[in-house]
Amino acid sequence: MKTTLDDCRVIELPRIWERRGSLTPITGGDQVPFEIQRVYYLYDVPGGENRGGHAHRALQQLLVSIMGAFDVVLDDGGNKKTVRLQRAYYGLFVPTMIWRELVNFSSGGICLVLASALYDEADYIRDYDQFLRCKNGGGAEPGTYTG
Ligand code: T46
Repeated sequence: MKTTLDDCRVIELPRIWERRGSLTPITGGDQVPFEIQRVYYLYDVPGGENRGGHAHRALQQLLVSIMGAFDVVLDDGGNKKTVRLQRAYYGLFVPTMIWRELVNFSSGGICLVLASALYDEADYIRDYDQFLRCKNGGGAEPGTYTG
């Protein structure tokens, strides 16, 4: 299946608000449309620095701004859109084969990432021209990768 920007969506997460503060539980296969195999977070991002700049062949992820804010620039090879994440109870679902860049981090911004698989460098496409070739039928789509 060729993913498009329409497959990327913001998911509202549960928010248990109390006078003592708020709590957001996240359950794989429930709020998140995949089983969670890995969690990591991006933090101490210096002003003006960007993260990402790649696509994943098979990995699906949910990105949450658990502190501060940042923009996610999504690109399906034909169109781009920018999603600003700034609340701990909204997650951005990014499916396979979508180029993403995380930009405009606020000071102290932290991005929590829930991922559908363990870290595997072979799953990354870090070259934009290669990404476009794959999206436009000139290269292997997920599942046929022979790398
Ligand atoms: C993504 C964006 C949002 C590991 O050893 N294990 C891991 O689980 C990850 C994610 C990374 N690494 C190593 C690989 C590199 O040597 O950490 C180093 C930095 O990784 P990378 O340049 O891929 O970091 P980002 O912030 O550009 O991208 C990361 C994720 O890799 C990526 O999947 O979607 O965050």
